[in-house]
Amino acid sequence: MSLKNRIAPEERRKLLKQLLNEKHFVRVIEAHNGLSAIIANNTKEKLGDELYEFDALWESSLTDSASKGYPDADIVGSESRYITIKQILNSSTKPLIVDGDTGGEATNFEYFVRELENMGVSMVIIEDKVFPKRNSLDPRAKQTQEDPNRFAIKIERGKNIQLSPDFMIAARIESFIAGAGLEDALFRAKKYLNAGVDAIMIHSKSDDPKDIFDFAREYQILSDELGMRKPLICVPTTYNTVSETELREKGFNIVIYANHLLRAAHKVMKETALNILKHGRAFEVESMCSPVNTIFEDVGFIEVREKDLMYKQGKVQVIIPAAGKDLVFDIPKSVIKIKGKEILVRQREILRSCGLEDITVVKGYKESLIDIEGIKYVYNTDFDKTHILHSLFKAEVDMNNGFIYLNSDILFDKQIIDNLLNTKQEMVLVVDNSFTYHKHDVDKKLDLVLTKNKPIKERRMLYLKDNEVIRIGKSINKNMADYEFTGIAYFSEYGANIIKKIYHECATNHDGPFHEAESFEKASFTDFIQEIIDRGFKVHLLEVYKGWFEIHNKNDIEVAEKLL
Ligand code: SPV
Ligand code: MG
Repeated sequence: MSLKNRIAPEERRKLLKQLLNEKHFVRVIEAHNGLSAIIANNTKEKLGDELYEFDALWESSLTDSASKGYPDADIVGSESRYITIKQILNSSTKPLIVDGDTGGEATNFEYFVRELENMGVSMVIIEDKVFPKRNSLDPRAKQTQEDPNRFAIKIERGKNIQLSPDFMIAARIESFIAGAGLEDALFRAKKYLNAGVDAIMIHSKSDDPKDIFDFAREYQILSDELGMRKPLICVPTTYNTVSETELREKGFNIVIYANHLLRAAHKVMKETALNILKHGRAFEVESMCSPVNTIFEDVGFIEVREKDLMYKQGKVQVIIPAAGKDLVFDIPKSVIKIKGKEILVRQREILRSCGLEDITVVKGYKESLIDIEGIKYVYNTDFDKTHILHSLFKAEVDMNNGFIYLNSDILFDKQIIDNLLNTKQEMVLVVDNSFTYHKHDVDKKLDLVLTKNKPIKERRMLYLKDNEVIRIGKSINKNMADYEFTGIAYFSEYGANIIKKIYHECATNHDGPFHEAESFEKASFTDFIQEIIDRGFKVHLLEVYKGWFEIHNKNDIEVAEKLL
């Protein structure tokens, strides 16, 4: 099934009649499963000014049976055929013509009609042979035609069951297949037309189209006689040098390429299997095969991946602890204006451009100053006794689907967040390797990071790396440090679950200094990260080279304004 090609059953059902009325000539190709239906549905070619494509699909008994490993001899039951029909319908938007074989007993046919019509099939073609039939293309198979009167009754009963005027029943005349000749074919055509059939298919297994051309000529005369001209269908498998133009000129309205996708796949599958055996490896068959990515594209895997990402972005919360009193500024840093716009407003703009709508800000000190719309607020009323970690956990309920941790005093590029959302790891810190290149205030203690694998300092690229943090904190020697923590981190649903457990465990049991903090109550985010690492969990990193800016003092505002 594909989500790409979707159409409601009642919409699809009427398309075949519409096409016949508009174009008078309809090109149909076989499909035997979802993938072949996607190919049949999507293949298009522009020749000159005209776009060529298949108008409808054919669910063939031959290719349905063969694709399931069965002969085409009424062995595959209707339930199994429904599965194939459903696959085709679920993977295409074009009208579908179903090969109904003989239709079985008239009663069986009634149920078949009801089922197909409900599914959104536009036409069923039944052949005037006796059950169990044999495929018409085998020159040696015994072909026994049905009594025309009995067959006409089957048509009538089918027509009485259908509910919508859009559904069509076609009669397939097997007189040439059974060796009964033109006269028999015309006699039957008249009977079936009088029984109310919607179209006639004339079949032949000859290389020469003479028989069907003769029939088409006489069919026109018969139609004139009866005062009705129902569509005429042919299946040029054996007389395949005849062009569509010629068929159209001879009076055909539907051409069915009845088995070609399955036969093509069958041939290449055999060659591929043989060549792998011959060469003892698969390299030689690569050019015969579609790249996996092409199959991914055709069956909608790319969309699944994109939706996974979108869904993740849709539900990932951003949590910004902004409760503490700053040493330099006497207002919350979130509301410091950079070029007339509060830091929080700037953060919200970038986050929204990344698809992140859900932002929680933890307020405390001068909380009434932070009043920006579209943001959820929670409170850390103990902001003067606790530190950032406790502010973060005031938003614990918002961590459930995974979240992005963001310091309240930083500006950052959209790309950092986009890349962070693309990480596959559970806990990821955004770290910068440019800290050794730019000048820092002497009093500014950086949150420095030591990693398992050492970075290549000269590199200037933004990229994802499967590296791990082993130490984080302000006490790391700057000359030894690998990175600076930017104040941006990501926790998946799983990662959030882990940190919640650790937090509550520490809150209950921890006593005394907590890493670089004098106590657990005074713990910063980085102290907590160190605790996570020390407990054996992997904290990964997303390495960036600049692309973010921290407002640490008043001078930083000027620098930021210049940068913006
Ligand atoms: C089919 O495709 O199953 C048909 C056409 O019935 S033929 O195989 O030519 O009989
Ligand atoms: Mg068939």
